[in-house]
Amino acid sequence: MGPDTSWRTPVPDRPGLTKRPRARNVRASGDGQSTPARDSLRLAAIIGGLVLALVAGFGLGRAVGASGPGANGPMGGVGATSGHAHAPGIPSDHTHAGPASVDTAVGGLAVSAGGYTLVPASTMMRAGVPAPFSFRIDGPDGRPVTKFAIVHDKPMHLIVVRRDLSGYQHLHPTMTADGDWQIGLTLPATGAWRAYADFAALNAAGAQTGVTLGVDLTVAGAYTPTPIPPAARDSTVDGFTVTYEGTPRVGATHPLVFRVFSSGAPVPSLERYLGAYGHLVALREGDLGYLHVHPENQLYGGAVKFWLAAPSPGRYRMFFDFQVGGKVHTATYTMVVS
Ligand SMILES: [Cu+2]
Repeated sequence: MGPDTSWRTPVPDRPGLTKRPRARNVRASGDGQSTPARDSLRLAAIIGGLVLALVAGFGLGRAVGASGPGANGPMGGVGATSGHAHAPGIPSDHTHAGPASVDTAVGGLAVSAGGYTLVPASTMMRAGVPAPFSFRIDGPDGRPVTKFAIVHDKPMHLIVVRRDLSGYQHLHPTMTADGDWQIGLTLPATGAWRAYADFAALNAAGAQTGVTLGVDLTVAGAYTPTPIPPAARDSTVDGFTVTYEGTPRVGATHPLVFRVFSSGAPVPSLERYLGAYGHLVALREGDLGYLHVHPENQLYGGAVKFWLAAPSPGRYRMFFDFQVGGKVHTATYTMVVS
């Protein structure tokens, strides 16, 4: 399932989204005639196209076409209309401009998007005290969603990070029959935290809508932010050194390749975790815009290869989850996109 079709996944409640804004623009500007009426129609078509492109980039970029364990599902997080999957077999050494790589091609900035609303039971936590965190996702009909697609082995991915981009956690809540998601959560330090619910809702017709919603959680008390570490291409975690190559750019999809070393030697036994050899979340400094990228289905010379289009210049914190010996580790980086 190619990503280029994913963001066009029909959404019955919002039929306009099934249209192809760019094609309309082409027709509108290519007729060679100009009258006031035509001009206003043309303008309407262009504006409509832009709105659709923005909506698609914001809320439906990850609308899921292929899913399930091992599927090389649509990647690019709420990716970008240009953040598209590369199925095995597609030449992977190319780059291409993404005309729709708009600045909004990140997720997690809103508590409600694409008709779906994140409703937490409570957002107040106490530092270092384990507590249940529960929430529901209300759908376009105002009722809690109870059907979710399995994307990378899970129906719901919950990412939690402090707003200074420290303290990253990647959790998988469980759902009750009536749509309440629950997970035990410990926020170790005071301050404001961001929780992202990354999911693909299923409607009655079986259509999937991928959305990442975000909400702030607060831990009362004196707050000392942790400065973002300097940019680096290697990260040490649990005795592993993990490097990455590649330089994401704005408006074009470029490869990012991660290699895991132990005692100076490449680790030969990377394992699949949640159906993929790695999971990459990038959070933008300033607004904590969220990108979640999944890698190519197979290792690439022993390394894990992602495709990423940066939504804008700036600094990002990247969190790379990988598994060795049955244990998940997270390497962290500061990346600068110029
Ligand atoms: Cu997950």
